[in-house]
Amino acid sequence: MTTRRKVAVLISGRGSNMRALVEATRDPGYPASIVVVISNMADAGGLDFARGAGIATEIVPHRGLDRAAHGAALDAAIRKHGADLVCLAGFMRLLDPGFVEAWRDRLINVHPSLLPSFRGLDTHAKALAAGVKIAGCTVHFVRADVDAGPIIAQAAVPVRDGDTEAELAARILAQEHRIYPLALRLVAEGRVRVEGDRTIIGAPDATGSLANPSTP
Ligand code: 4DW
Repeated sequence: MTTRRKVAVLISGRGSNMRALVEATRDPGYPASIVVVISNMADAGGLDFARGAGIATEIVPHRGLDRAAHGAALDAAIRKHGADLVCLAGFMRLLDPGFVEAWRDRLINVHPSLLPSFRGLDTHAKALAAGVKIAGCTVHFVRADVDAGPIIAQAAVPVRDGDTEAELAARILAQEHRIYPLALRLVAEGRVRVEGDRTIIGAPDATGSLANPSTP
């Protein structure tokens, strides 16, 4: 394998998707490593997990900064650690257009719905209220427009009669933990090409050669 892509993960809370990414990177064959976990909240639970895993952490508070200044401070923290991909994992601050453009097609988020349905907050309540029979999650490139951007991967789950928000959320979260590492792998391997609002996922080996046994 060639060198691993260096990833910064941005969190605001417990960062369960960050944990899933960290666990994926423990495989030496995984094409990315997490070089820093950055939080806007000093008390984010995910920071302790990252420290315990031996990963550098940074706190970049938003308080007292306008959005552009917070974006610039995040950008500096990311670059300080040499990251060239950024994953949002429950990061709760709206990123300014300057930051989003600087990281265009290198900035990824996971959202707990099958986008473009149910953008924004309270996605599980919205899905239950709408009576959908299938729900799920989406990993996508971030654009200045919230919960928009080219879709990299999605997973679907059934909505069961009588589901509570918490039950549906847990079923979807398990899939977030599955597809976020999968999507990051594809991006890190250079297999994701953005064409307008869509992505095209290339073959595992860009030379088009085949191997037997094949790699995923
Ligand atoms: C998201 C979007 C907006 C807010 C919170 C979360 C979803 C993911 C995301 C984080 N930052 C983003 C995105 C995104 O999809 N696109 C961009 N940036 N450009 C949000 O509005 N949060 C508010 C604060 C909440 C809080 O502090 O608890 C805010 O005013 O920033």
